Amino acid sequence: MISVITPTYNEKKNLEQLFHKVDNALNHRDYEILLVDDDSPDGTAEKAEELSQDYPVNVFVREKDHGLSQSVIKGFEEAKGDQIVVMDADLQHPPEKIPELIQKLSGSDIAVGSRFKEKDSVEHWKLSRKIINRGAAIPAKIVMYPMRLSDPMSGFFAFNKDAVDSENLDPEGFKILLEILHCNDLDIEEVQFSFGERKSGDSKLGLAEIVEYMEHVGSILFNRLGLTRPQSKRLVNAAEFMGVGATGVLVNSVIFLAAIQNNFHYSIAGGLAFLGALQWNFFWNREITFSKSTKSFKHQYTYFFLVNLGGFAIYEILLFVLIGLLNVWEPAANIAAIFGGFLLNFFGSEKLAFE
Ligand SMILES: Nc1nc2c(ncn2[C@@H]2O[C@H](COP(=O)(O)OP(=O)(O)O)[C@@H](O)[C@H]2O)c(=O)[nH]1
Ligand SMILES: [Mg+2]
Repeated sequence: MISVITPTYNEKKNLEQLFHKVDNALNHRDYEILLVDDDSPDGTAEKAEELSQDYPVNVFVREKDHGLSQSVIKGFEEAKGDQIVVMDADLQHPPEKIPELIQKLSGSDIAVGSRFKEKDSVEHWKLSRKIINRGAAIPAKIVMYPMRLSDPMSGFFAFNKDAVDSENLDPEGFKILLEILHCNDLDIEEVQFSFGERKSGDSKLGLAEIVEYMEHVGSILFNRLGLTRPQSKRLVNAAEFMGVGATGVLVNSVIFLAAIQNNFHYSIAGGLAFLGALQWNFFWNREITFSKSTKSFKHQYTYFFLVNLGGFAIYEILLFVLIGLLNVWEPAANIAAIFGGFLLNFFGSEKLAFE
């Protein structure tokens, strides 16, 4: 049996055509569609239930822990088939290609639909779109090396159920294919397909998905280098925190210089710069580093503020100890003191403000 998993969020208008085309493609074969919906407000699940009179569709509605990868994993757990197909519901993945994917499974573990296997397949795309799509795949290609993959970001693929272990899959990333390939040693085949335009509704790709993708790639990289998965994620968060902090130094400098130019005393200028950078760091860490936090805004802000005051105090104390008492070379002492402040800020923010 073939199980076709399709994750959905607000895809009501695409379902009828999708089911019809999948049915045509798999006509004389034993198959099921598992539609895993994240409680879409547009009535996707109701529409799918209605259509299940005419097509072999099972509908699963997930009320919490929303996410594309989690939805695919749910489908995987429920699938009865020994061959699994994963595809989007918006008709960007052509159902007519399913038989070719399945056919490849006789000689391999996974068949990946690729937009870029043959050079000219996205000829009609604008140059900017081509560059963005190809560029986005580069980090994934690097961490997956030496795996040979022309389209590691693809969401259209088929695999033999026995070849993949769903237990180890970490559902955090938006790109479940990367996770499957990272956690399992698979023989891969690629099948060229041409990526259609979305028929109806909107893409859900936004800043949160881009951040999640980069985090996912980072955690795969550290995991491949030998850290455990939780350690890898932690390190990714620390790197994000550091990156935000580095931009915060720029914000600090701009405010400081502007205040000095306007004849403020340097201590006032320093205070304003510290407060300004703190807002900046809070905003971006909330958006990027700790975007999964469920604490209230007030809680996050209060503790972030206090932790940063503490970090600043540690920085000053370390400067005093290293330079004043131990006579350490000043630039080196400064770096060490920054590092001390950073550790307190990072762990304090993680444990007190956002966890
Ligand atoms: N269950 C579930 N499905 C999602 C979620 N986000 C996107 N999808 C579905 O995943 C597929 C691909 O999403 P889409 O926004 O078209 O991504 P794009 O093609 O990269 O722009 C579509 O079938 C969406 O309905 C989500 O958070 N949960
Ligand atoms: Mg799409």
